[in-house]
Amino acid sequence: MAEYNLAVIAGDGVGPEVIAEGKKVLEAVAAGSPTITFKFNEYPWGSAYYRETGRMMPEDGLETLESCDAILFGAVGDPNIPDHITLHGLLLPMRRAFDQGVCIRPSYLFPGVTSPLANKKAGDIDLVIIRENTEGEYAPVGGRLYPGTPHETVIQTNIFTRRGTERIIRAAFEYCVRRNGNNNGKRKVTSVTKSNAQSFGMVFWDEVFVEVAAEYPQIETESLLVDRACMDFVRWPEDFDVVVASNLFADILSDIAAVVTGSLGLAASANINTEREHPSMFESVHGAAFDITGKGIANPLATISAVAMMLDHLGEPEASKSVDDAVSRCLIERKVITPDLGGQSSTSQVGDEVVRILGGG
Ligand code: GGG
Repeated sequence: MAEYNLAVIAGDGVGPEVIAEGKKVLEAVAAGSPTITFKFNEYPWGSAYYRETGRMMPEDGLETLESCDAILFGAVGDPNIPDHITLHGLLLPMRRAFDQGVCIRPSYLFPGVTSPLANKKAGDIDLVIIRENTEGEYAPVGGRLYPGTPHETVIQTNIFTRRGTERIIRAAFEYCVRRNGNNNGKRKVTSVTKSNAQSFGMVFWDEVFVEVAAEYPQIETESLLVDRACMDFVRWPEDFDVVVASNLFADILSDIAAVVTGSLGLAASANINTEREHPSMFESVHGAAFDITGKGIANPLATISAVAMMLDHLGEPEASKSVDDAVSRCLIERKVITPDLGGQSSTSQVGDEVVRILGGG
């Protein structure tokens, strides 16, 4: 019997609404398995905590999380607190402290889901973005001199280390090797930079890409500038297989990939500590979504798919596949889907539907 010790941080906005459904699905997995149980340790951190304490999480928050098997995360963001405070106070410290350098973001056009792009059939879009997750443009390196004066000077520095760059590019090739069985015959890694303009960090990235690619001669490679990649994600998304990019570029590309595959409400994300020395974190790509918070209509399927990624990481591939299959069936049947996909069901009705399908319904 395996008992997984999970840290659950629902966070802000729609976070608590979608996390409730993720937990519901995990409880159903445990109920249907003679060998899996979960212990949920819930932490009420985020913007409400910030308003009370001046911090997004306690000073020893990272120590508290260190011993868990995985972290299930909702969202951060608040309409009345600057985004750089919420993001740098909770989500980014976890990614850095737990060395979650590899972020995996799959985008698949499911049967039953309509792409806003013309003539795209189910399965036509099937790509995975591998996002560098601890450095690049998100490194908190810089400063502000003479604020509010005519001499105001602001420096924001991108960080590209050999360790981090090699790690993410190798992770992309390894992912491509692993997923080759079911990727519609595609076998390609695309690296996205802007090395014509960013002539230090991104030229370095391009060089490392060529070095690592030489270890995988069986895989086709391609290097695109980010502006070209954005165009191609819209006009030829079926050409992509595995895409590797820096922290910021991959984040932007993830939103395009999510929207061309039907909804940001379906996009899941795994923040992986590849060495397994620290917990990995699983979350939806979407944030707090203030516009729909409290309405009970947020799509929980991104979080539920993140739960499937977490189960796979924990060494429960069968349970992971059963959750993925249940998400897929929920979408194919289209009986219980949220308004972002053209339905009228609530967040909790979709969670219940996934549980019903999991139970053999
Ligand atoms: N569930 C993900 C979330 O809350 N995202 C908020 C956000 O702003 N994330 C920025 C990022 O991941 O780069």
